[in-house]
Amino acid sequence: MKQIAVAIVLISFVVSLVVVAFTLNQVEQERINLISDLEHRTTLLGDSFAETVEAYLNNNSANYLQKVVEKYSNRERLAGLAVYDNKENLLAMSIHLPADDAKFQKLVADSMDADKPKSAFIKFENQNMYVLALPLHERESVVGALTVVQNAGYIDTQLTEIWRSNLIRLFIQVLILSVAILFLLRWIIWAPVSQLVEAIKSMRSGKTTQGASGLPNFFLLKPLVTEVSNIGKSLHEARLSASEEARLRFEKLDTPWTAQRLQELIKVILKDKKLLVVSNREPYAHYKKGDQITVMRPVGGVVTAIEPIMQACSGTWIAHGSGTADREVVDKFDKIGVPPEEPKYSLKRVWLTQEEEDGYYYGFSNEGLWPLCHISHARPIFRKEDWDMYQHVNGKFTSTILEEIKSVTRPIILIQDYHFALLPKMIRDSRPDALIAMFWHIPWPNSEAFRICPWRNQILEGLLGADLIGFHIQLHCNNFIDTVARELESLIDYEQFAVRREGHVTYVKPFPISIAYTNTSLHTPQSTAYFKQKITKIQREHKLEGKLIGLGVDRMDYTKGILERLTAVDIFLAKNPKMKEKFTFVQIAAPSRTRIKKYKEFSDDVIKKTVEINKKYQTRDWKPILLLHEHHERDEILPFYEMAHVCMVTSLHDGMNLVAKEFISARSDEKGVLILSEFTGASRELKDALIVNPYNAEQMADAIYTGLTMSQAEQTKRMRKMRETIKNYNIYRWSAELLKTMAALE
Ligand code: ADQ
Repeated sequence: MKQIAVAIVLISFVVSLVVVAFTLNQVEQERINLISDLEHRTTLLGDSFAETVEAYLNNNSANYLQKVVEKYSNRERLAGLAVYDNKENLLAMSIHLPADDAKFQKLVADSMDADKPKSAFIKFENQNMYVLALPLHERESVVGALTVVQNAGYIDTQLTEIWRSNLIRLFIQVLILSVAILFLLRWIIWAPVSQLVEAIKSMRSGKTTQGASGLPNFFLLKPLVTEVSNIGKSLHEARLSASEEARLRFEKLDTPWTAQRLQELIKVILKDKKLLVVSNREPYAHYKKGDQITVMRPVGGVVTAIEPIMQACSGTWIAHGSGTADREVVDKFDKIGVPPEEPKYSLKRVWLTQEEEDGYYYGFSNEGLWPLCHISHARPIFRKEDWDMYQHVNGKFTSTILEEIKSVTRPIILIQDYHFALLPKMIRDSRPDALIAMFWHIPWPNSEAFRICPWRNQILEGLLGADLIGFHIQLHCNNFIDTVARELESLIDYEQFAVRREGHVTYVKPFPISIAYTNTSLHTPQSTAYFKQKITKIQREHKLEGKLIGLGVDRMDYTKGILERLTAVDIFLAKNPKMKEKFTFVQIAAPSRTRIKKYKEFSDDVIKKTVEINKKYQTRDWKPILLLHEHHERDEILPFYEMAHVCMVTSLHDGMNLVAKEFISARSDEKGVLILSEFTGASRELKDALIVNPYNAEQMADAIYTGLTMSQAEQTKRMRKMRETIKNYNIYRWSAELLKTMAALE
């Protein structure tokens, strides 16, 4: 408050100075104008009186002279007239004039001596008078003088009035200004700034751990608040890492991996080299919304898994720029620093035409390789044009990569997924010194299934350009080695799990991918309150209060077993009518690959089945299935994980499945049950889930019942074990193992 008072006084002082300066100037101008006007009027009067007086003077008519003088002295502001002979004797005058005043007489004498009008301001009886003395003539010679006396007091009165009104105006202005300043500073600036200061203090002291909570929501401070919020988050992460690091020193080496620990390892392994990651999907896409540009994190396991590594080690991520505003935000090298709120690495975008995307991505990758590798009874479609485009786009990415690594010796490149099977060989052909690893995020089918691909040999040769090929589980490694043995002439080392071909060795190893689980709870007290609020809002919005919740979170993809899951819900309700109105199954499904006919049909089937089951069981206030068919940001999915009693991951075939791990990671309360398909990679690790065969709807329906009626103690026992598994093998450990294996190949 003291500062506000000082600000008000200072501003008032400056305003007063300005007003006084202006008033001084105004008064001076007014004085000059008034005096000039008075002089002018007096001179006119004097001249006209002088003629009349001269006529009377020549006739020696003293009586008449006195009468004339008295007659004319009655005019407005005219104080009087006086007439003198050339000996300065008074001949006639108005009654009130101080004709004997010395200054008065001197003025008369000066005028006659100089034979010119003379004037002066003379004060008498406390009144300011303007006196003009004019010489009187008879035939060219001075015979006397006429004095015209004007009252000049009104000039001071008018100037004083100007001062008075300006000062009153100044007072009112200062008053209004002070109130406005008080309001502006106290409520609009002071209050949010104080709030900001308090939030920073508590962040600094470690009381607040999340950036955004407790910060003011005032639009003028928004950029500052965002920065402070980011600093808060970084501080929080740094604190966690530091304490985690400290803890690690006292524990065995295979204790949980953190971003910090990975960073240290990366420093040792990569030295000053940068890691280059290549994937089809970009980690951040920019879109136009009206005249604003927004950032979205595309849905998908690859992005979920690789982002934490890039954040830990910086480097460059090369990916297809698919957002509508992607081109507008990149620099001249098509690069942008990400994450947008606190850039930690570079994203370099590759531009594809619609034709290229259709052939390479939708066609060969997703209508050919995807169903080929997933045994989900969807027939792969192989078109020659798609294959041509697949080769062309792999070549396009190769050119971008070669440009990026042209000045790097022994570059380290990590290629992601089935969109780039040809990339390892294409890079190796130009840069034999490159260290190339390929991670295949989806299953590798058995050699019999793979045989149907018309270009199987080119795909295998392309992949064998890598030094290391990673799959999620050993079974996929076995399938790959079998496929190579069957299709290509090569030397297989079953001991090392390596393929030697044309002098180059490729190692094939399992690296079960995971999520960024750390040993700390996801929530701080502030975020707990925030998520509780979110859960309450969701429950209210969808009428889920007090309900038992089943949850599915997937891309809308036929391999994820969504239809089978819905059938299981149907059977579950038919077998357990008591569960009607008590249980709701929430399916969050992000639209995916919508340009592909099969996906469009699948999405329609899911909607149709949902409507059918809902019609069959629904009552006035309840529907058994809530289908949320839209993209959700990560933070929006978390409350659903937290409120679910059972989470169903029922993929028909899945490389790993990160949703299963995310659900477990979200349950720091050690409650909730995971129902998990035996055909996911995750089922190899998460043995305490209720493992099901998604083709067995009865078994899945029973698993829902078992999950919903499982005792708290049993839930906790299972959840604790699964959390321990993910804690020990999180995404940082996944990348550490991958990078250590790559380093060993150098
Ligand atoms: P995906 O087939 O995409 O990944 P998954 O592992 O389940 O499958 O990862 C999906 C990711 O997308 C998760 O992080 C999940 O939270 C997110 N997600 C799912 N539905 C969403 C929705 N509706 N809104 C927003 N986000 C949603 C591929 C392989 C997997 C493998 C991963 C990683 O098919 O087997 O686990 O790569 O290697």
